[in-house]
Amino acid sequence: MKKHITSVLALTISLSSAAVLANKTGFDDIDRDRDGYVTKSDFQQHVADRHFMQFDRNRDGMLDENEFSSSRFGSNMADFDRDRDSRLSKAEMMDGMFSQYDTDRDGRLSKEEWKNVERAGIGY
Ligand SMILES: [Ca+2]
Ligand SMILES: [Ca+2]
Ligand SMILES: [Ca+2]
Repeated sequence: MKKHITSVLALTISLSSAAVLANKTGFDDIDRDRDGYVTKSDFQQHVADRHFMQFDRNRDGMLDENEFSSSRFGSNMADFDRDRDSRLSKAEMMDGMFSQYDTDRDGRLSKEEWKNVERAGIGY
């Protein structure tokens, strides 16, 4: 049991240092005014737009079920699809992604919250 705890701890530490390294090229690049937070518009510009274009393979400006399932979010499309038209607009994807990571719901991502973006492999 003790051994198990130790290995979990080691994993946590290695994940954190990977995130710290990634932050050097992620968080600080996006947080241009250096106030320690990534705002929603920064997130949209640097993360969401890029991923949306990547996933929208037929370039119709919407993500359908197939396109969404090939994305790395691993969430239910229904969680993001607010108007229930079975397609995701850029705004729906953006809001869905952002609120997943904005765990304290203050409308911006702290460095701590950003670590989860990095861990998901969708950072800058
Ligand atoms: Ca599409
Ligand atoms: Ca929709
Ligand atoms: Ca926050």
